[in-house]
Amino acid sequence: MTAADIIRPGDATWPASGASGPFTMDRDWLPFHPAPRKPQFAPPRGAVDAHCHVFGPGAQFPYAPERKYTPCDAPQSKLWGLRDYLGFERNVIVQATCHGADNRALAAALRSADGRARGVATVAAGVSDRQLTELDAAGVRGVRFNFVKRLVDTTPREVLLAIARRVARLSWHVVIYFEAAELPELYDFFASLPTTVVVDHMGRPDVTKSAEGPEFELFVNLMREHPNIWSKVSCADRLSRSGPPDYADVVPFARRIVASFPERVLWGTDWPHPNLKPRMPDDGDLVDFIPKIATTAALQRQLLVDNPMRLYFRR
Ligand code: 0GY
Repeated sequence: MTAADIIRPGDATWPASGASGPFTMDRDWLPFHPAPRKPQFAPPRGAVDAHCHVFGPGAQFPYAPERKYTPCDAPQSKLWGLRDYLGFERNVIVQATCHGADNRALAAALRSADGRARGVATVAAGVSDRQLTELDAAGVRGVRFNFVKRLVDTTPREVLLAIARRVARLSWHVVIYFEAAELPELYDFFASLPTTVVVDHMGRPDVTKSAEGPEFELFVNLMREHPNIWSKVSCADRLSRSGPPDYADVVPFARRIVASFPERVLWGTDWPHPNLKPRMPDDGDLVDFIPKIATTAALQRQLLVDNPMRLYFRR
């Protein structure tokens, strides 16, 4: 991909235009922000957006038959444009459930990123060693296990454990996505995983409860007891009830995790924000959230540069 192929916010073709090919985006789908503002916070040099997705385009990379939603196309050309516009240098692209275990859109994006992107794939039990090696060559460094019931059908834990053991040999890690209410049930399983484990969005706490209360304490305990468990302090927009631009109710949760485990936290935009209702965030607001939760330049550097570089870009 050349600079001319990158589509930035402000370009005429930046706003979303629906799904392509044989696909029509869901009637109630909210496309990504049509004109995000420039953030005031300037990320440090080398900053990594460590949680984002590509969708399609459907005409080239079909959405999976088993998907629970049909999004608007959100192709790599726009992701690179957002990266540059917000002041980031690298991306970690996480396979979204609308593509199931078909990682072609992800792998194509990684291959055309000039080494500036790594990926987290979704694989089925029957994945071959050769497919894993190809994904590794494309830049995949982990697999995602999704436990959010509205997004996926359940996969038995022994199947997931077998996948985790196989990808451990490639030095990959496991990304887990679940909601806080499910943690008591899943705690021991997560603790048994043989790899580094990265939790999406702080395990989706209910932020109407206290950041010092028993529900979030259980999550903090999981990280405290298991030094292989990391957390993304992302998705303020998804978790917040008080809303933009400050997402004030999420601050105590994210700040606590960053302060307690500064060497095991990651941050990402979550662009193009799948299934978010009732409104799309302005990505500029999300970047300006960072200094509220990582309150010193040293913490910001760990969160945005040192930690993601160590986990994703060592090779
Ligand atoms: C996210 C959120 C969501 C969706 C997916 O893979 C996906 O489809 O991750 C969600 O709907 O909560 O964090 O990316």
